[in-house]
Amino acid sequence: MKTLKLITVVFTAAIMLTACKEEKKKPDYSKKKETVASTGIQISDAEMKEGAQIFFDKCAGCHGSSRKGATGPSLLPDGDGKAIATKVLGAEGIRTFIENGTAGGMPEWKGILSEHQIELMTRFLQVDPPIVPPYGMKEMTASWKLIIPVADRPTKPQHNRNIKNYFGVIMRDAGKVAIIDGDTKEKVAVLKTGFAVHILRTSASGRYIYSVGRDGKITMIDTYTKIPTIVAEVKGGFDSRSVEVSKYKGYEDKYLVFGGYSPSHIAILDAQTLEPISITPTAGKACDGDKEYIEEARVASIVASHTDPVWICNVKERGMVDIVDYSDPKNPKITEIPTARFLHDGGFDSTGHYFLVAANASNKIVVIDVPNKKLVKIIKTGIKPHPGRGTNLKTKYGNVWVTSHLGENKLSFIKTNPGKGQWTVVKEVKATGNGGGALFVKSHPKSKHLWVDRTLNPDAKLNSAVDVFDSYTLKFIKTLHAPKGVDGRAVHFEYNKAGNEVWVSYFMGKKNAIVIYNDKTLKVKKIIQGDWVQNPTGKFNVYNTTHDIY
Ligand code: DHE
Repeated sequence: MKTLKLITVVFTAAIMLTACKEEKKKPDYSKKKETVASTGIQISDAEMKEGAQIFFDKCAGCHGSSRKGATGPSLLPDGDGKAIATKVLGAEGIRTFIENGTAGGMPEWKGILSEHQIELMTRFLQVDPPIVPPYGMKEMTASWKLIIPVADRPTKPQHNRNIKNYFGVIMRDAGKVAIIDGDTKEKVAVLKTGFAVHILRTSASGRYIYSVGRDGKITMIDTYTKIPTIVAEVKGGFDSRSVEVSKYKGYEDKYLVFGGYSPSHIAILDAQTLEPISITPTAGKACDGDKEYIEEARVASIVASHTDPVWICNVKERGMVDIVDYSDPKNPKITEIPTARFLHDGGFDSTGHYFLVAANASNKIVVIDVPNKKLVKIIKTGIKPHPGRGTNLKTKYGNVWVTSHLGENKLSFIKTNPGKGQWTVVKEVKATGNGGGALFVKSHPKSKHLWVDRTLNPDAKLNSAVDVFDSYTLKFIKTLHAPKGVDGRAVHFEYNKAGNEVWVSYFMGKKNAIVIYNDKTLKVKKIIQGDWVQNPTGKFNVYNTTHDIY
């Protein structure tokens, strides 16, 4: 019981540390190490806190916040009947996995984690994991801050900038979001948001930008003010990857949905103020008839339909696509569609009628007919598909939606228009070099190009470059290496509103940058650097994000 209490405190402390990572003090190692009876491992309170923080930052995404396993196996001292017990693996076994990664897709952490951190994790993972404290409506409402009430906000823009071509850019490790004017390429504001912001979404009118971070914090940015301003904040949970708004006619800028990794729930909030409205837990049985009740049923990608008042929320571990009707937000009607495990990221086809999502542990793409709330097809593509929101092309093989793969060097093109071959892979193409590691693909209706990154490929030559293909013939055109004065891993693409520029982030290097290419000539147009450009990741153009142009 004493251990349980200690662990709950540790988890809460880790969350708090997360929220103010920058001001984080070095843990106090002077504290006496205690022996954890069940394992004989010596670990101090300060080390437990630090281990929980490292686990939360680097490992929870795959192994689950409660260490009970998700995309990756469980990491429990006594095992769970499927994965080997960490006590049995011991310090050396755990170290081998951390340092070398696995063929199953776990990256090598040597060189990213310090020796001190690796050694600490070999002990931390052999003792009981922290317990996740409860987080419900009471806690969420208590965290809610309405900084500028609606009545005090301007009714029209207080500047002459072109908001539709604003880019929200995530500065991941700084816990900040930069707003950049896409016309002038000027930094308009750098705002402190949540820790390790994961994605941004824009309101249906394009006025507001919402961010959500690995700490579960939602931040609402108003672009009408002279300098974009944070007008509301709330913590939807301890851990999250997705947020979306209501986009259907009559519901513009009305509701916001939060997808919880931990706790696993769907929360609906007022999109004008972020006041919480309702919470629906996502725990339940899996899509495939497995008898196990899954508590940690995390909400992965979410998209908003333009044809109905619904969001499509993907419940990862259960392999359930939840169609959430927000017309009664206090009692949302949820239609569950059993598909395949584990659902991760996805986007619409070019008509907006169909939604395609990666079931990465099954190496499949799931197709959903959104207005009819029906499963259309489950398509085998390759090892660990990772499309981001995917991208839509008009090719010589028909209209296709594209996914890249994390686990192998393959781009799969799925035909989406009616006729022979619809909902099948009509073409496969390789990027340069060997191995997978691709995270995102991108094109634009006005572009003749398809862009692909290799962010998680272990080869630095590949992960620092992007490949460009002809979007009609699907033939490889060229590899663009990091320009002079820029290094790190290339990740994620976004077009400007006109569809003639591509913005690429370079992060995890010494000379991080946002590199802007002319999409026609494939020449560098502008490099954005500066001490405020700290590990840039996702970039979201207001117009394209609002209208789901990808
Ligand atoms: Fe992401 C999208 C989850 C690691 C950058 N990421 C998503 C989505 C999910 C997700 C569920 C879809 C959101 C949506 O569309 O609604 N990502 C996860 C993880 O669980 C994972 C694997 C591990 C983790 O601990 O977070 C993970 N992601 C990463 C990264 O390491 C990346 C490269 C940098 C970072 O933030 O740490 C990264 N993920 C992104 C980006 C998007 C994203 C930029 C948005 C893509 C888009 O165009 O919509």
